Amino acid sequence: SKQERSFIMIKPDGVQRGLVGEIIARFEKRGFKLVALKMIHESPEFLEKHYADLKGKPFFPGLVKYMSAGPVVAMVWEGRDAVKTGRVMLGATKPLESAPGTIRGDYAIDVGRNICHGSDSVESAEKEIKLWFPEGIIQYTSVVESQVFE
Ligand code: DAT
Ligand code: MG
Repeated sequence: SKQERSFIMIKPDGVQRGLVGEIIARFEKRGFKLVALKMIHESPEFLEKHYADLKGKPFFPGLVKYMSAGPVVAMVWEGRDAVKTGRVMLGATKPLESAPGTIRGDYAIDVGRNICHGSDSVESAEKEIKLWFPEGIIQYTSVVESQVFE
């Protein structure tokens, strides 16, 4: 349980549906620290890099088309176990398995329109942060850290 960083992204459908504030609020209220944020409309080529591990899957072309169809909100959140806890907050990939109370479980029905992305391991988080934020993230001291972590 160490301090780590996760790449969290609000997908084009999440932006269009007005869920940006809702999703950011959940991570803020949980106690995670926002260390990078931008809105960006990326190219299919860029999304192919982001989802390189899924190349060859039957849904890959549709996924790249959907993800490059509009702007996303790309973020980095920091805190203890940010990667695992971020995944729990997002909810399961398959809508039938995403529990109410999770972002996907509360707002999504279709696996191909599931609103948000979160890194699945510390290793992929590092890769994704480098890919989406080549300019780097922000370093600052949290004044509430001692109230969030023992
Ligand atoms: P996750 O986003 O939960 O990490 P993933 O990395 O396996 O899931 O897949 C990336 C995205 O691809 C996922 O958020 C939605 C889409 N996707 C995954 N499986 C799919 C499927 N069977 N049909 C359509 N889209 C799918
Ligand atoms: Mg994934």
